[in-house]
Amino acid sequence: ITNVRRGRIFRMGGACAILLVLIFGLHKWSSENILKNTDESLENVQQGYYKFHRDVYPELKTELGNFEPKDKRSVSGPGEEGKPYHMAPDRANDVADSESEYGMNIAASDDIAMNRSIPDTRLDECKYWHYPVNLPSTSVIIVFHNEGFSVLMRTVHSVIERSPPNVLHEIVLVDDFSDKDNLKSNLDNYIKRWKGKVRLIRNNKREGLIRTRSRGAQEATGDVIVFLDAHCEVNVNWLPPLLAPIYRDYRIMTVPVIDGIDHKTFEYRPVYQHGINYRGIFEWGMLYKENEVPDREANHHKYKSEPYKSPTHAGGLFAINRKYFLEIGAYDPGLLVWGGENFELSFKIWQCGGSIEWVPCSRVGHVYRAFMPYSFGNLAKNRKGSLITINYKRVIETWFDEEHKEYFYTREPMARFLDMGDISDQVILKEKLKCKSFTWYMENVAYDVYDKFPKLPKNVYWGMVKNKATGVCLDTMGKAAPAYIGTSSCHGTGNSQLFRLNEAGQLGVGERCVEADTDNLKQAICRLGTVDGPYEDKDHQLIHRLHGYCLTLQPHSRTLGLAPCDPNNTYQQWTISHKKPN
Ligand code: LR7
Ligand code: MN
Repeated sequence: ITNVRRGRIFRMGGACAILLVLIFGLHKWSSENILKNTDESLENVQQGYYKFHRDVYPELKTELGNFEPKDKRSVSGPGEEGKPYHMAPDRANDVADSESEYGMNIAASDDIAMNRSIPDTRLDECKYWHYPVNLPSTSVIIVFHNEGFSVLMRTVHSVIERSPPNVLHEIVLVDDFSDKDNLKSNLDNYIKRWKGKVRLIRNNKREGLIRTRSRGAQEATGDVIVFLDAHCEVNVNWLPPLLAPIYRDYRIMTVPVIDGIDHKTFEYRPVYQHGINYRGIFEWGMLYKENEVPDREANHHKYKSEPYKSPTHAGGLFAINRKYFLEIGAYDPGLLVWGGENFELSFKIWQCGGSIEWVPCSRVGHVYRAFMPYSFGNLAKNRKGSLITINYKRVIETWFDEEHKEYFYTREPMARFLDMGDISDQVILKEKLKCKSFTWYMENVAYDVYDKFPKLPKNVYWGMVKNKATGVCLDTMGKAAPAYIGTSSCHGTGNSQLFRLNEAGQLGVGERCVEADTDNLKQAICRLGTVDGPYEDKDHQLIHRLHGYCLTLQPHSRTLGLAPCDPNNTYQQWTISHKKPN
């Protein structure tokens, strides 16, 4: 149906469409591996040597070297080479316990080597890129709250193992007030093996991942900071390609391509079909999406392995010059716990003179969980349920212009009434940095958003759709599309009962569209690039223009569907709670 990848399902954790290409073994790093531009390196790196970096960036006058690790090692064991690890049936209880505690199978992770091998998922040509030999010193920052010990430590092991030691300045672990026993002295002791290269600092109260990352940036001492989630495995030679663009221009933020690690089997899977590049966009409810790189961007590049520009990023994994990150105010400290910070940083960087590049030759695996295993704790007090939407509202009220704000409120009508707190510091920052308008950003950077998610027509009605005969309301019943829509008693809190009818006839719920037939009503993925639909509201009837039929609650079966319109039938009469605001 779509070439917009289902990047993340918000409020739940995440899921990724993943394709299978498994290859190679572990590439062991050794520090003498920077092959200089000498005859020796010519022998070692075969043809294609030297081609890429000089070819793509001829103006760069610095000395280049190839950072590819030389020796490969192959061992066998659970999860080696990124293969799925299926546990014996008698471990089913351990599996179930860790799935419910962590949202991932920590029991499986505990059996897998900390330094296991994973497949090299890069394009072959990545091996022939040469990067500046004097890359900036780097602090890798990993924030965590109640993560599984072995998953957290495997993240650290992979960074130590697969980064050039002279470039990797330190790893900073920031504990966001975890309360699990094995993340206390056990963790302090474990990291001693790295003799100070891995530092651990702890929050003395829960701050949420956003503020915790800003703290990590303050405490780090490298020139560049790289953020990783606490359940990642970095792939072969991941770091130099991320640093090279920042070396060229300190206002470029770089993002690796994020592969998938299965939360049940820890299988490592490349995220995309080989050689197809995607970039980060969004829809008007601020759900993160990915879209194949449009020609307007792709045309600037000769090779698929070149970094390319992206309007935004998923949030968790990226590299940025540390001083620059602090200069632009790090993250808005008013953003709470989880969500929206990826957009805040993206809009801020692009609108205020920087840019974002995705780097196909840098690959990092991330464990996508089945659900979010932690609560928002005290941070969500009085704001329960809508905290993420409040974050979005802060971001759009700071960075959008009036036109585009309307699309957000059309898609998320309740957001208009949420208290986002004070954003005056953010607005002052935007003026101080002399940032460009959101329209500029849309026209010059995020133009492909409009292809998939056109400007939204206004809502005619929005809210609960209440049946006159029975007093029940349409409800998605918490199911994910495609799924049948049902009815339940009206609760007035939005969410699963918040529907919208727009001026172009589209009936929507969340990011989904309502489809009707004579014997059912469904929520389905909206046809990309369209915002219209077949519905019309007339004297409390919802008419489907194609059939000429009306939406009905069947009196006997209580199921939903379309039937010939009968103005006297109260089972066909619906009231939608709010007419358009303003
Ligand atoms: O209160 C908290 N404190 C924390 O320190 C909550 C979380 N955390 C830590 C947590 O332990 C983890 O290391 O913060 C990190 C990210 O939290 P996740 O893993 O729960 O987030 P996620 O992977 O579900 O969601 C994505 O969106 C988030 C929005 O705020 C962050 O930006 C995450 O980093 C981000 N993850 C990715 O981008 C990975 C790729 C996803 C895709 C596509
Ligand atoms: Mn994560």
